[in-house]
Amino acid sequence: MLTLLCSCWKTKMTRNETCLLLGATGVGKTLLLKRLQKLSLHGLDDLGTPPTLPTVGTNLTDLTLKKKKVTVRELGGCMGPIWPSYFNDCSSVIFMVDSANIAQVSSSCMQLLSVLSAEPLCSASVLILFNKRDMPCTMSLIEMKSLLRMDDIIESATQPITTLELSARSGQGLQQVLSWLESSTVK
Ligand SMILES: Nc1nc2c(ncn2[C@@H]2O[C@H](COP(=O)(O)OP(=O)(O)OP(=O)(O)O)[C@@H](O)[C@H]2O)c(=O)[nH]1
Ligand SMILES: [Mg+2]
Repeated sequence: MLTLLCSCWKTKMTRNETCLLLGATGVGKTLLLKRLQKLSLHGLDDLGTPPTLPTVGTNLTDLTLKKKKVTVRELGGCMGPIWPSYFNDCSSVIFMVDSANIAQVSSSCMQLLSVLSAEPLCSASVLILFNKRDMPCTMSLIEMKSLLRMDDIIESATQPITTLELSARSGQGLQQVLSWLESSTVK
């Protein structure tokens, strides 16, 4: 009986996961969270773009998925220097890149490398999102991946890494982000 209770408790504890949402200022993290919350609550999302403000500090959003609950913690881009203080106690990481902002690519690449090399995140599941695919001036996925040296990064990382194209504005890729959160493994 006690074993059964312990195992139920353990299952319950592991069902509430925390995912960190990281990326430079203005890449679209807050908009993504707002769209994911609507989509997970109502099954579909209207195509309106809710307004966002730059996140100073952190922004917590609970998502109820089919099999589990996930708390997504966005860390504002302006908080970059103190991101590492949030690296413990999370099971997965979403890292967003603005694929319409070529000037930001190299700094995003440096940030991504430091996230992947952080010891507390060595076994976290990682999703890299190339956002703003709706904009006319975006780089192609091949160009983005080659600028970021994505193949080398994936080969040398200790984490399982998934990449996805997204438009938090048009809704492209939102359902796949939810599916990834549903299936990403607990550390
Ligand atoms: N065209 C387009 N605009 C987007 C998309 N995603 C976000 N934006 C816009 O980009 C701007 C910044 O979005 P935020 O979600 O506030 O960015 P953030 O990453 O949370 O920024 P910080 O909180 O400062 O780190 C807003 O005007 C959004 O509407 C997208 O996929 N396409
Ligand atoms: Mg924000």
